[in-house]
Amino acid sequence: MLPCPLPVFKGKNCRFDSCPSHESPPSSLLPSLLSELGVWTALLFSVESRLQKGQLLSLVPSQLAAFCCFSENQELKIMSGKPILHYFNGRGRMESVRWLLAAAGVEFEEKILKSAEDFENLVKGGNLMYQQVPMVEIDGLNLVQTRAILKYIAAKYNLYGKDLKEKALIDMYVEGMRDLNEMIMHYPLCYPGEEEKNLNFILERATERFFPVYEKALKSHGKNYLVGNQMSWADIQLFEAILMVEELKSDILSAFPKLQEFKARISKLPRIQKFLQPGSQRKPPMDDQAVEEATKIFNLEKGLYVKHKGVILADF
Ligand SMILES: N[C@@H](CCC(=O)N[C@@H](CS)C(=O)NCC(=O)O)C(=O)O
Repeated sequence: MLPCPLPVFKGKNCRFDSCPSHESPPSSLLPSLLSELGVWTALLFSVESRLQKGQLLSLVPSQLAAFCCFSENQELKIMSGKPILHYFNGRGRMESVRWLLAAAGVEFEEKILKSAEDFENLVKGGNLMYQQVPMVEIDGLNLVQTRAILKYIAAKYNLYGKDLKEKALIDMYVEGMRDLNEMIMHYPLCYPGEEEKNLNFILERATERFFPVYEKALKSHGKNYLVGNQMSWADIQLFEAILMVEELKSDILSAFPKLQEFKARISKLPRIQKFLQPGSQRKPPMDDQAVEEATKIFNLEKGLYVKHKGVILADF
């Protein structure tokens, strides 16, 4: 097995000669493919320096094809490095994506939107399906819709269970935590004077509705992770949720011994430890400045939450 020379292939399952997310092109297309790959020549020679003499030739064409994949319309796409995250410089909807990539050991770049103009330009670029971010460039795709992005990453990096039933369980756990996450994300945007009411509501939901589910699951099967016996997207989402709720109330886990153990265990995983270190791409909680920035970029002041008997249907 050859070592993977490209950052994009450094995922958990990456094998330079059988990268899971790539389809080899038909051999009839190899001549055009090879000319498209001119840009990679220098890179390949640097790869060669890591291989034994003559091995480069044996890379062509089969392994060379691993540098490429095809979009749905069979347009050739050259793989070009790390995923690129398009968002503003705050947690918001992108933070779970950052967490999941970090847990999968995938390096990523961020294109930070600093102003409403940056956002407008991105919209004008035509790559945002719904004129909204988060958007993640990965494997030649412009992925939007937070759940779709997370699902793609979870599936790609083996964090999405081993069968349909495990996937369904992961989905159910994740959806609960996303509900909690949404409330916490919107908390800094609540109306002046409604902070305490909102905070109490979030803490009540966390302790009465969501955390008991995960406590019970961990207790009943006695395993280290929520689903199966290996880390999944659900564990990362839970870990992120625990940290976020603790930021609102530091002793929130006092009645949840299994969640305390879970948190201690997950914190020790090297990739998680790395992401928790200062200076990582993890974003701090939203402070007033970040709220103001998001408000300007996304024009949040232009509307009110649309409520129907107290349930938020949409926000603008
Ligand atoms: N359902 C979408 C919602 C995306 C969304 O509301 N994004 C906000 C920023 S966090 C946005 O782009 N707002 C600008 C707009 O809707 O025009 C998702 O989960 O990604």
